[in-house]
Amino acid sequence: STPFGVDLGNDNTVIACARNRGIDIIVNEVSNRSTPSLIGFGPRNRFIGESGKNQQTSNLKNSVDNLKRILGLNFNDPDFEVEKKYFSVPLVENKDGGISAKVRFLGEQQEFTSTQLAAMYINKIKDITFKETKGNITDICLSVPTWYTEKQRRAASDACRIAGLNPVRIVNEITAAAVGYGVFKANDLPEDEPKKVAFVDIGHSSYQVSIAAVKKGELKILGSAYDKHFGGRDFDYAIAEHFANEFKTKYKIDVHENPKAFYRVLTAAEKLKKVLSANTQAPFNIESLMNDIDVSSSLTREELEEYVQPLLERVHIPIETALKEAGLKAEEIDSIEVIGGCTRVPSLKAKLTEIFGKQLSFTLNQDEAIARGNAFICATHSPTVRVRPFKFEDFNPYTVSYFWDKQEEDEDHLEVFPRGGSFPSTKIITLFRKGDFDVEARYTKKEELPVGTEPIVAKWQLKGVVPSEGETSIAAKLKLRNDPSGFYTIEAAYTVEEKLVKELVEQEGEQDEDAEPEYREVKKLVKKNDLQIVQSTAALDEGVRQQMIEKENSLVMEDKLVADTEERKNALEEYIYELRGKLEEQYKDFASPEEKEKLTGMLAKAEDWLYDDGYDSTKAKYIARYEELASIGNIIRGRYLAKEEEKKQAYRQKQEA
Ligand code: ATP
Ligand code: K
Ligand code: MG
Repeated sequence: STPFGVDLGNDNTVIACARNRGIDIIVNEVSNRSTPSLIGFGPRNRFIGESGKNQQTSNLKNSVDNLKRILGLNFNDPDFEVEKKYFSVPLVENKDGGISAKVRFLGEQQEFTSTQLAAMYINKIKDITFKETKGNITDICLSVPTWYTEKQRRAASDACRIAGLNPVRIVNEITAAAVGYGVFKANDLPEDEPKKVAFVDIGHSSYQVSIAAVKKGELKILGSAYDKHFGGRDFDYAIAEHFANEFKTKYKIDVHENPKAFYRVLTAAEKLKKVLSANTQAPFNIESLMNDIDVSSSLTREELEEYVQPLLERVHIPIETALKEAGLKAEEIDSIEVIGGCTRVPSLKAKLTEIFGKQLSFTLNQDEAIARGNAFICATHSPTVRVRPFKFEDFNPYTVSYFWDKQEEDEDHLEVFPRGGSFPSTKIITLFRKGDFDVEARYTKKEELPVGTEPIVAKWQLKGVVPSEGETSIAAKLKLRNDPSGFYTIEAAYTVEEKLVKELVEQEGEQDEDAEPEYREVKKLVKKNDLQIVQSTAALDEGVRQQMIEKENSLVMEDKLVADTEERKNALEEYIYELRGKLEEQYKDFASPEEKEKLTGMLAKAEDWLYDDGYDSTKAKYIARYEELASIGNIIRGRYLAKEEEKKQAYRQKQEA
């Protein structure tokens, strides 16, 4: 499978593949290097990516964006209160306490979970990649924000599986970019004393920063922080609110009363924001915004800066947190690598420069760095593709402890994977047990977590504990792991007992070859038996996932049927015009008057049908109509081609003679 890396952005998604001994960005069906991250639901089919964006304004209630913000989030999570305002589709609580979108689709109300929605989108991304590479795509490296919890990472992984992909690794976005930097800028990196690099990503919805130590072939993240609600969309909202207020007095309209009008203001605000990155002033015009009123205004860069002041005042916080964790001062940072679309805003750039007291560096492609890093990481996991080795570990954002019921131990839990540690990472612990037992992994530092995060990470039942004869308990060894995707697992569990074992006694000095080997008996801990591990995580149950896979596959088939039908209809329409034209031109001398009359009649009938009963017909009927016309059209075309061939032959013979 071609190594496949996806940067699922809140605004747009970038795809990269490792091929031709490099990393390529994969363009979508309209040759764009990024694809809008949204899904529209229609009466007959879904509109995903570009087509979703095209119909968004006219289908706001059935358009779902901000996909990564609700993925794996609970409906009653305090964060959802903040998120809600960004959605135009109604969102409801589903039976698992998660978030579902309620849409009108295929003529009825339907609900889809946030995981299904992400899966639909990823499936479209897979489809784009398939068409573009003609390669087999199964393995994927998908990046997620550093602040994603286990539950959200599991949901991301489930979404990949529902889309028919194998998530080989879930990577922190900024780590992916940093790995890309380490790999593609290898020639500029020191061999010994690592370079201290700050990676800053400000995208559409969130802001992340990591401080890394990078040297040739190796990378370590020293500190990391984020502002979960800081990105381009907040700038757009600030601008939109400004105009909403202005229009209240200037035009006596309240765009908040009309979702479509507000959305149009928001879209225009985003455009304006981009223009103001290059110009100091820009116009703001929307025709017939509300009540037939055309609105017209403008904004200067200074004004924008004023409206986003509350945001700009927060920029320094994550940087200071990350630096502190890394144990570094701003002046010790060698390079500040900036990515993400929002960092094109001049006032934000100025702020970052001021905080670090140093020029920013744009060595990475700010839109594509994460996707490229993902594709590289995917390639490192591939058994067939060979890449330069690069050593890196991901950054653990939240401290995790394992808990058990206390028996012979002094403690009932142990902090195993602290924040700031690296993963993958493994630790073996020993517990003294009388019988079967349960273990739980929990987040234990509330202050590190997004407000309202559930502490529970995963649970396990360990079965098959039998103390040795004459003993009341036995030592159980648990191999705890934070795997490459950041998932918490118990990789192995077994009991051990002390046994007398024979050990060869090493002889000193010269040996007589024929001498009998000597043994002694020693007490040793040996494995007694493996324990059965029954794991329950935030991942979907196999059965539920299977149902979702089937559902997604059937939706893909329906979408495809709608697209094929449309294609057949267009083919028929084109053929009618083409044949009619040719009958008057090239084919004129090759059809008898009766044939012409008959065919002309048939063409007229087919055309009438297309605009009447056939306007909304089936694929089979479009094909049948086409073939009916072609059965006569092809006879005439055959005669014409035969004559053309004859002419060619005659010409050649003349040349040869
Ligand atoms: P996230 O990282 O939050 O998931 P994302 O990866 O989709 O989101 P990016 O692609 O990094 O986000 O950035 C998109 C944001 O950058 C949008 O808000 C967009 O308006 C903004 N943006 C793009 N170009 C410019 C520009 N020239 N000036 C200002 N903002 C811009
Ligand atoms: K992006
Ligand atoms: Mg991004």
